[in-house]
Amino acid sequence: MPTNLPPEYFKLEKQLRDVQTTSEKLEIMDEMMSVIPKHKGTDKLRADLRKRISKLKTAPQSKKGAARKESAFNISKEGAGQVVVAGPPNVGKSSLVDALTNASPEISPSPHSTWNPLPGMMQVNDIQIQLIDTPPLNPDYIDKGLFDLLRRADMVLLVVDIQSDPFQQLEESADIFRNNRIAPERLKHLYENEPKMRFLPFHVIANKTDSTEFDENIEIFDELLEDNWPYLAVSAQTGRNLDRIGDIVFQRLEIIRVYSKTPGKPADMTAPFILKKGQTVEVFAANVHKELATKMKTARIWGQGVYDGQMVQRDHTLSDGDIVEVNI
Ligand SMILES: Nc1nc2c(ncn2[C@@H]2O[C@H](COP(=O)(O)OP(=O)(O)OP(=O)(O)O)[C@@H](O)[C@H]2O)c(=O)[nH]1
Ligand SMILES: [Mg+2]
Repeated sequence: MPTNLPPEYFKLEKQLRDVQTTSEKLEIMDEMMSVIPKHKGTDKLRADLRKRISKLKTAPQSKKGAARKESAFNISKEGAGQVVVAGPPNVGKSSLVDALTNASPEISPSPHSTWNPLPGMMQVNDIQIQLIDTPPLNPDYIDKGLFDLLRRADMVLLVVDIQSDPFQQLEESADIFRNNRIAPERLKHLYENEPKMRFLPFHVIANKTDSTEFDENIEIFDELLEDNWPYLAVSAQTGRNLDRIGDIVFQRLEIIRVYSKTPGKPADMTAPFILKKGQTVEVFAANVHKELATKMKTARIWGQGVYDGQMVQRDHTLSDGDIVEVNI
C-alpha cells in the first residue's frame, strides 16, 4: 500500500464498509478514485479499484424490479427536449454540460471521472432544453442504462476531442451505438435490414479547439466526415462557439415555439408551447386544452408568412414564433 494516500482516502474506505446499497458503494468508490494521487506508485491501487467498481456494476442485482426503478439513467424529461451528451472518455462532456447548463458535474483531467448521468437545463432564447452529462463510452464497460436513456432521448451530442484522433473516437463511438441498436437518423439508409434500431438526430461536437493551432485538425476531421456527420468545433475551455450550441440543438430537434393569445387580451409571450415542426393549429389547440381543439371554429394568427391577425383554419401549419388565438 503506498504511503502517500491522503487521509480522506482512509475515511472513505471506512465509510465503504458501512454502506449497504450498490449506488452508495459506487459513489464512495468513485470518490476514493478521485482522491488517490495519480502517479506510478498508485497505478495498481487505481487499477484494482477500477476493477472493483466494474465488478460491482456488472454484478446481478438481487431485486431486479427495484434496481431497475432506481437506475440513475431513468431521468424524466424536462423542458423542450432531452439531449444526451455522450462520447469517449476525457473529451470534455462534463465541461460542456457545466458551461452550458445550471448543472455542475465533476470535471477532471483523468479519464472516467463521470460515473452517473447528470441532467442540467440549457437556456435557448426563451425556452429551456435538458442536457444530460453521461459516463464515457468505454469499450470495456458501459452501464446498459445509458442505452435505455439514449433510446428515450430526443437527440445526441456526440463529443470528441479534436486534439486526439477525433475521427477514430467518432468511429469507435458509432460502433458502440450501433452494437446497442442506436444510430444517427441521417444514416438511416445504411441500417435498412437491421431491426429494432432507434434513430436519433446526432450532432458532433469537436471540443478542445482552443486556438487556431487546431485549424488543420478541423480541416482533416471535416474531410473525413464527408458530410455524414454534422459537427461544430468548440472549446469548453475558451468558450469558442459555445453560444452556437443552443441554436443548433433547437434546429436539430425540429421544434417550434408557439405563443398563445386569449381573445381580447395580449399574447402570453412568457411561456411558449413547444410543437414539432409541421404541426398545425389543431395540434396547438389540443396542447392548450383538449376541448379547445374540438370546439375551435377558426383561429387568428400573427407571425411568419401571414398578415397580422390573419384568419386560418385548423389545418394551417404553424411556424416558429407564431402567436395563435383560437376562436370557438
Ligand atoms: N484544452 C482543453 N481542455 C479541455 C476542454 N474541455 C475540457 N477540457 C479538459 O479535459 C479534461 C476532461 O474534461 P471532462 O469534462 O471531465 O471530460 P469528460 O468527457 O466528462 O470525461 P469523463 O467523464 O472522464 O469521460 C479536463 O481536464 C478538462 O479541463 C477544452 O475545450 N480544451
Ligand atoms: Mg465527465
